[in-house]
Amino acid sequence: MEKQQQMPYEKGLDHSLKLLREGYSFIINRKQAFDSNVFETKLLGEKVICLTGSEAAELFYDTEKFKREGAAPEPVKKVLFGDGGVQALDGEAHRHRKAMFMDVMSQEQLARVRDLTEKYWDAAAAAWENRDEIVLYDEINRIFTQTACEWTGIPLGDDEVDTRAGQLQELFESSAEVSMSHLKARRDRSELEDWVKQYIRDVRNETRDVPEHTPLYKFSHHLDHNNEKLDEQTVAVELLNLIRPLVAISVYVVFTALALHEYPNEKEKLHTREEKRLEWFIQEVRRFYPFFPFTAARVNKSFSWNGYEFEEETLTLLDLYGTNHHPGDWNHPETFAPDRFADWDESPFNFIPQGGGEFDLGHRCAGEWVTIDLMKVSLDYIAHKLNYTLPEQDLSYSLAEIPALPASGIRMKNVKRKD
Ligand code: HEM
Ligand code: MYR
Repeated sequence: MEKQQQMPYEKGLDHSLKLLREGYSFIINRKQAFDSNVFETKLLGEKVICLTGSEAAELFYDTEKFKREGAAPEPVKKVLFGDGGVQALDGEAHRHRKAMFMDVMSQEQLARVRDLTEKYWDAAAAAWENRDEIVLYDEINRIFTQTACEWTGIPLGDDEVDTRAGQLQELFESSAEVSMSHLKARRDRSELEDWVKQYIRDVRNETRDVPEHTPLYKFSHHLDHNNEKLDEQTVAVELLNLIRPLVAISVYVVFTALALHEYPNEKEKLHTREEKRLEWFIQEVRRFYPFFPFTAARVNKSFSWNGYEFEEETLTLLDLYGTNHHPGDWNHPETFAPDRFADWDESPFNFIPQGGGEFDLGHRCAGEWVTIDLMKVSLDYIAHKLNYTLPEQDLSYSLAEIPALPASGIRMKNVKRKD
């Protein structure tokens, strides 16, 4: 029998305000103070276990030990994920629903998404030539909103692009906030759900011709693990679980453009446009820059690990950002060095910007391949197909803000396509 010991813990009644103040550094700061990859704190009046590093990540993705029901904080569920979505399912219900997502991640589907992205990048870049200046973040949001809608099968008029892009952006920008914009984001979610539902009804009533390969068609006809069609609300939530995060890739594209600016030597190495170099660069963007801070689960059944007791139902956070920066997993984690991916061991637990473990059986991000593809297309576009200048601007971002974003959104001047 292992000797039981007290887990390192942070004294005090509640540390939620510190989480808001410290943002992405909250778990790292305590990991350093306790010199431990496991510790206990209190958030929103509840005991919470925090985990960081690949060894703890492997534990967290053991689906016997952790479950997702009741794990996501209420604001995150109400705005980001939506009620009834795959993120909060467990066991057979989760596996069945996850298969619905992985089914639309085939090679053919991925190629479609890439082609659509290139089409909308081309159209946008042509239009930028007539403008003095653009804000990259806003533009990419529009490009990805158009891509996501056409891919999933949701019609989007030209006059609707700005509205829908703005609402989708609000979901991932304001889900972790306690503020007026959070309230606005709740309204945006319900408007987006209503918008998607009309097209689900069209498919189900056969009042519009919808191609069978589209996620709109597939999700609308999907049978759940009880052999019943999903209700309209759940289909809307799950279609938005494709559209919203695809648009959120805009955050990574902005960080990609920032990295090109901040690390000109690394940009230089891309000049041959070799696939593997583009891949190492965007992988390093996903490792180095902050986006999804941590993910949450609850202890399924009490167990003991390394002498520490994990009590049933305890809320547990896995530090995604901190694991990607963990000195036990990465040499010089604070250095931006794409070449490190030349000999990365491909562990499913040490590089987890979009979660770890398995796709089919666990909660690892269904859209990781789409994300990698669209980042590569966008990196190649920015680095090799455009000329532009960056005027004087505030490119800083703060680890205290979730999600973090360069303040200016990256203003570009005189954007012209290369011949
Ligand atoms: C789950 C991050 C893009 C669809 C997740 C998780 C994270 C994440 C951290 C949860 C992992 C966990 O709890 O263990 C991101 C980031 C993205 C991104 C940073 C970049 C913008 C995408 C895209 C799609 C997508 C493009 C779909 C087109 C999903 C779905 C889940 C998920 C459906 C739920 C999986 C499950 O619960 O089994 N993502 N994601 N994501 N993501 Fe992404
Ligand atoms: C997505 O839209 O699903 C992908 C990107 C969203 C990033 C949002 C950052 C805030 C998340 C707070 C997470 C709390 C976790 C339980």
